[in-house]
Amino acid sequence: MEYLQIYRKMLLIRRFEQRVAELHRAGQVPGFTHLYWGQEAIATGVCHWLTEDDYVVSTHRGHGHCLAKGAEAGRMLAEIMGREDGYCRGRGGSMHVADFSCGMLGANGIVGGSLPISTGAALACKLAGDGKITVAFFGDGAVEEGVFHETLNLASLWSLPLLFVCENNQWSISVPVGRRQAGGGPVALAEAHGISACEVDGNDAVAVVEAAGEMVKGVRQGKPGLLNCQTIRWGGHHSAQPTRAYRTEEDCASAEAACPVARLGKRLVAEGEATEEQLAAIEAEVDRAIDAAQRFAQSSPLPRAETVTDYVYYEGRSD
Ligand SMILES: Cc1ncc(C[n+]2csc(CCOP(=O)(O)OP(=O)(O)O)c2C)c(N)n1
Repeated sequence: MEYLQIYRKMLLIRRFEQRVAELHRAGQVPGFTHLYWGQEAIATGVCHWLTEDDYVVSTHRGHGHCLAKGAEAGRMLAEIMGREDGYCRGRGGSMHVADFSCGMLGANGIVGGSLPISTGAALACKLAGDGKITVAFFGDGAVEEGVFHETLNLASLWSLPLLFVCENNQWSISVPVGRRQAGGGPVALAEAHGISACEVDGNDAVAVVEAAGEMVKGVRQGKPGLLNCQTIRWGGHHSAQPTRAYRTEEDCASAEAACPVARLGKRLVAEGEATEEQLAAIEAEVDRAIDAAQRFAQSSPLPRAETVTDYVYYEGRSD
C-alpha cells in the first residue's frame, strides 16, 4: 500500500540520520553533517511523484533527498564516512553526495547552489524534449539570495519543467526567519514572478504528497511551480552544534513533538490503513537495512593517501 511505502522511506531516512549522528559522535564521520531528521515528509512526499529519470538537486542538508530519490543507504553511508565505496569514492562526503544513476545531481555546500544547477538541468531537458522534470530543494536561507529571484525569473520566462521546493525550517544557522525576511515569503515571491505556488504543512506527509502531486502535474506540462513546506529544524544547525545559545528547550521540544514519522504512523493506524504490528515489522526491517549499510560502509577502505589528487582534474571523455 502506497502510504506504507512512504512510511518506510521516511523511517529509513530517520534511522539513517540517527546512525550518522551516532557514528559522528564516535569520531567515525569526518567534518560536519547537517541532519535531515524532522524533515522526512518533504523529500519523501515530493520524490514519490518522480521517476528514476527525473532529477533532483539538493542542499547541505541532503541525505534525505538522496535516499528519497533512490540512492543506496550503504553507499551513502560509505561516502559520509569518507570510504572508497561511497558514491564519490569518499572524496565528497556528507555535503557532496551525488548519484547520477538515480537522477540525484548532488548535495551542495553553497546555500542556494541547487537553484542555478536545477535551472540548467530543467533547461537541458526542455531543449532535449525528453519529458524529464527537475526538483530544486533549498532552505529558507536561500530565499534571501539574489539567485533565488534570478532562477524564478528564468524558470517562468522559459516555462521550465522545474519544481522549487522550499524547506522552510525557520532557521538559517542561528537566525530565525522573522529576523531575516521581509515581505510575504517564498509563495508571494514566486507569484510575483508568475510562478504558481502553494504552502503546505511539511510535517504532514499526506498533505505534502497531495500538494506535490498537483504541482508535479503542472510542471510536467511545462508550468514551473513552487512548494513552500513549513517545518521546523530539529536541534542544531549541524551534528556538533549546541543550540542553547539561541534556542529554548521548549522550541526544540515542540519541533520533535511535531515528528512527521510518528504522525504518519498514528494516522495510518487510526484510519485502519495499517496495524501497530505492521509498523513494528517495518521498523525491524529498516533497522536491519541500516545495520547492513553500516557494515558495508565500515568494511570499505579509506582512500590511500597517494590518491589524494585523483579525480581533481577532468581528463576528458573517451567517447
Ligand atoms: C552562499 C553561502 N552563504 C553562506 C553559507 C553559510 N551557511 C551554511 S548553511 C547556512 C544556513 C542555511 O539555512 P537554510 O538555507 O535555511 O537551510 P537549513 O540549514 O536551515 O536547512 C549558511 C548561512 C554558505 N554555505 N553558502
